[in-house]
Amino acid sequence: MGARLTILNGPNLNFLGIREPHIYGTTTLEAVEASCRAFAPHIDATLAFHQSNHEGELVDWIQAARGSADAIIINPAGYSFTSIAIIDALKIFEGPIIELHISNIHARDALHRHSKISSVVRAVICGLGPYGYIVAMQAAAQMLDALPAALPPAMRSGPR
Ligand code: DHK
Repeated sequence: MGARLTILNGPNLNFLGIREPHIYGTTTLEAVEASCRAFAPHIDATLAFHQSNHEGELVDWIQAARGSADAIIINPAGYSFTSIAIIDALKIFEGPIIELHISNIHARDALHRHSKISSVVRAVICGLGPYGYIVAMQAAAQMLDALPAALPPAMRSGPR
């Protein structure tokens, strides 16, 4: 069975493509979702994709993912740096979690440099721009050993 992936996006990502394009680029969140949905069948994955400006709603989706997803990909946005509630919710989830940032947060200003969320996730992807979502989907499916057998061994298992 293919991987069931939940992709969550935090505050202000609904303004992707408009907000600070010199940092986040000009691709909209709608375009990101469309690209993720187009990619999903190529890795035999199914997808839930959400965005909220509200911490509690993100917590609700993380809790719900326990029953409906095998892996979570989360761009916590501004909550990366503040949210104990999101950390606590992610600790309840038993599958792999990938934290994703469009920008390279390590090269950002002091406010955007130290994600608290990173301490409870399996992997962090940042600085790849919107393409990071596609990479994260592939990596999540790989972590679950759920990539299609037809894909090259280097994609399915990496160097051995
Ligand atoms: C998006 C945000 O909104 C910021 O608060 C994060 C992240 C970085 C991103 O690069 O996707 O610091």
